[in-house]
Order: sequence, then C-alpha cells, then structure tokens
Amino acid sequence: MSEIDALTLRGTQLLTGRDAPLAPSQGIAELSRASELGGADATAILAALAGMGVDAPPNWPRALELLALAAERGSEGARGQLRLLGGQPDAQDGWARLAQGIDIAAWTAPPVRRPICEAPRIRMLDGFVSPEVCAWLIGIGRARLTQAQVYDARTGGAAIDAARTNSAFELSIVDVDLVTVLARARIAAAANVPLGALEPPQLLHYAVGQTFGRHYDYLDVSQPGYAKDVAAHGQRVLTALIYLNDGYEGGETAFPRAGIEVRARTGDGVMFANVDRANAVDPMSLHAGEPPTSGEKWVFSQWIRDRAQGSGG
Ligand SMILES: O=C(O)CCC(=O)C(=O)O
Repeated sequence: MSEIDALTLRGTQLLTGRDAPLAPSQGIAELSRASELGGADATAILAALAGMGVDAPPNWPRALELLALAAERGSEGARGQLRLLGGQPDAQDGWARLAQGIDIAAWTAPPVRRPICEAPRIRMLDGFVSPEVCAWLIGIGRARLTQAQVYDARTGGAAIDAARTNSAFELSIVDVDLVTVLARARIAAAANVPLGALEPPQLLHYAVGQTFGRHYDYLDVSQPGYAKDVAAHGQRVLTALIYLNDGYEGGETAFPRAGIEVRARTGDGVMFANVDRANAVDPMSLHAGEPPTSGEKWVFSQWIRDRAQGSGG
C-alpha cells in the first residue's frame, strides 16, 4: 500500500473509530498529510470535513477549493459532486471554475416552510432539493443498505426490532460528501440551528410491505439509556425528511394522532417538532413510515438535537 493510501486509511479509521468524532484532529492530520503528498481521496474527504465544520467552524471557500483540487487530482467522486453542484453535467475540466459557480448562499438561505399542522408542528419544505441531488443521495446508499435498527431504550445501543422492517444506511463522518453537507446545511437553515446540532444522517429504503412502525423520535429520559444520551448530547427536538423519489403507492409518513399523512414529490422535504412550544416532549409527534404497496421508497432522514455537538458552527 502506498504511503498516501496508508495515511488516508488511518485518517478515516481515526474519524470513524470508537472515540470519533470526539477527537477528530488526529484523523484530519493524517488526511492532511495524505493530501499534501497529492492524495485525491484524502483531499475530497477534507473538502467535506471543511464544509461540515469538523474541528473548526464550517469554511465553504476552503471546502470548494479542496473539492476542486481533489477533482484535478482525479477523484471521480469530487468530479461528480462538482458537475452536480456546478450544474454542468458534461463538464470535464475547469474544476476550480465549476467550484466557484456553486451558490453557497442559495444553499444556506432559510427555505420557505409551509405549515400543515400545529400539534405537532409540521412544516412542508416544497422543492427542497433537486431531483438530481435526490438521485445522488440514493446512489450513496443503494449498495450499502442493511437492516434498519431502533435505538434501544434500555441499553442506549442499536437493536433490531420487529417494528422497523425497512433498511437503512447511516452515513459516518467520512461518508458525508459535499453534496450531503449542503443538503444538511439547508436543513440546518430550515431548522435555524447550527450544523453541529445535526446527528449523522440516514438514508432509508422501503421495499413493498416494509415499514418503520409508530414511534417517537424524542428520547424519553425516564429510560436510563436515553437519559444518559440526552444529558451528554441534548434532546432530539426536530426531525427533517427529504423524499428522494416518487412513483410508489402507500409509503406515507403518518401522524396518527394528528390525522395527517404526508405524501410528497421527489425533492420535497418535511420537518416536524418532537417537542412542544414549551420544549416538553410531544406525544402528538407519534409517527410512522407506512409500507409502500407498490414500488420502493427512499428518504433522507435527519434527526436534530437541541444543541451543537463539539464544533460544527
Ligand atoms: O420514512 C418515513 O416516512 C418516516 C421516517 C421516520 O419516521 C424517521 O426517520 O423517524
């Protein structure tokens, strides 16, 4: 293995290991060394980390500069991101020019939130991202899906549960590319929170008959596993979903206590509060991912805490 590959591997392992992302600086140092030696993949990862604000506040100019450099060095991932974000699907070169054309201000401006319910508070985010971005996000998850798990209240760990039969891919810090960072930045703007309040995102996939049964996203602190988590990281106050495709039947996001079923088009989003206006957990937020009766359903799911974790702006 070349020195660049070894440094890149060690850097990603340090960022995704047991203590990550609590101590990311060591992983970033290894990736930076790989990048200084000319590593394209390490440079592409550093671009996303700069946008995310890992170990430093988010730095968009730096993120775009690194993405262009990764593309120049031959990273196919970086090239694909630039073609998508720069709006030129046929572009073959001029990576720095494409990077300069990416409108960060448009991505991070608060989008229109269309209220559809007050108990719980549910807001539609119409046309939240483009169909091309949706297809990109599906591409990240498609080959990496595994059985989705629930967050076990007793242990505070992940567990398989009969109530959740769909599959999912949770993106680690190094799976998050700049397209994903920008989608998350747009969610943070919609929620009016710093990027650091967002948990690792998940891509959810439902085949016919698969479901995420009725549940709450807030963490009930009367359960020991959850209480520890809330003390350390804050309450999960908001959930944002981006619908990545349509062309399926069934598969609504249902709020049975509110009598609401959300059905959206490709690229639409929904955001709902898991707490009420007094910040108490809200039983009205009970919801489910209903099973599709035909086709497949893809969703980008983002849980949001009431405070930022570490750095992240
Ligand atoms: O897939 C859906 O419609 C619901 C997803 C969900 O309930 C969640 O991510 O908490």
